[in-house]
Amino acid sequence: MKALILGITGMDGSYLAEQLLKKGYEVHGLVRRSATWNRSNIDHISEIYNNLHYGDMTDFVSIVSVLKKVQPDEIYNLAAQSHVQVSWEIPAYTAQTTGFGVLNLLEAVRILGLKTKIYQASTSEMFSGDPKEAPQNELTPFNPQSPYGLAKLYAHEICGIYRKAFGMFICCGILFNHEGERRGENFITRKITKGVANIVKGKQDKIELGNLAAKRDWGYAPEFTEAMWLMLQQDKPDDYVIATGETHSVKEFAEQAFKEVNLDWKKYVRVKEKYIRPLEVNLLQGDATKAKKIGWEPKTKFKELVKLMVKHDLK
Ligand code: NAP
Ligand code: G4F
Repeated sequence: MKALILGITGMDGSYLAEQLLKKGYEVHGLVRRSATWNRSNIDHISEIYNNLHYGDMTDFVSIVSVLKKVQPDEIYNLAAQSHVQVSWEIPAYTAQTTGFGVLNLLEAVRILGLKTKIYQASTSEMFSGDPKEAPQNELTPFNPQSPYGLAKLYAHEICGIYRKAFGMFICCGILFNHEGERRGENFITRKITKGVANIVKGKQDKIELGNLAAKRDWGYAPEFTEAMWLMLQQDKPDDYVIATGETHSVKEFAEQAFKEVNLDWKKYVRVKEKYIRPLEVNLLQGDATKAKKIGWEPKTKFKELVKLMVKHDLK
């Protein structure tokens, strides 16, 4: 089996590459040309050195060219401008990459006549986050609160349309927040765990954060990337919520992370206006009952997740 991972240099892409290699796949990846090295998450995976191809989701020609060369059995589209707050600063680029880029991919597969199965990285940011709607499942109405959420909703809907219209095998995973040792350092969990470690090491004296009241359903990324693969192994393509079912506030995350090193979070956390978003998704808590039916279940819960991330950053 041959898989192509778009977004292989990101957190999920790197975990998924390792898992697919273990399953015996030939793994290929799309990488962006960058003046500085953007492959730190995959540098250790020597099996893919010769299978990395330059391209960009906004560049249709590059997508067609890579697909024609690789002819993958499965495509995992994890490529996106994935930061919600940044999407307020570059909304048009986010729409082009995270939204319209997916149309480029679907059209390329369709025009080339490939029978490839496609996984699309949809998100819980497509929901409003209204506490009255929690826990959110596949039937909860979408109502995004950011340029990122809206771009992802376009991608999600166009995948559904192509699946229905052209019979393409496309699965969308509506993944709730998932974190890990390779999480980007400007997402809240890693910002906190890295900050805690830096405080212990004397490299930083405080952590500046935005909305401490927002609640998220945080799981462990390698378990979530397993769910992506599982979806593509089913007889019929479908969409699935992937989540732990638990919700915790940003404040609770900070509190727990400082507890790991016996410090009081209140002494080190400051609220800074610039990190507060124009709109917020207040509460996410996913109901992954449907995914359970295909054999997926979360294992790592909140406290364990915080612990493993703090431990990693303390090294
Ligand atoms: P990430 O670490 O930010 O990785 C994003 C990947 O996309 C990187 O490899 C990045 O390449 C690539 N990329 C960005 N713009 C691109 C473009 N124009 N063309 C080609 N590649 C591009 O994200 P992640 O946390 O692993 O998440 C993976 C996917 O799942 C994303 O689509 C994200 O939106 C979605 N998602 C994530 C979560 C979560 O909690 N992590 C939840 C739901 C959905 P560079 O390294 O060159 O920047
Ligand atoms: O870690 P975050 O930036 O993740 P967010 O916005 O929930 O998005 C992540 O999860 C989505 C799935 O639900 C993905 F689709 C998306 O790609 C990404 O991976 O922020 C989490 C919460 C937010 O409510 C934010 O307002 O933390 C709050 N927050 C408070 N202070 C902060 C900060 N977030 C960041 N990044 N930085 C802060 O200083």
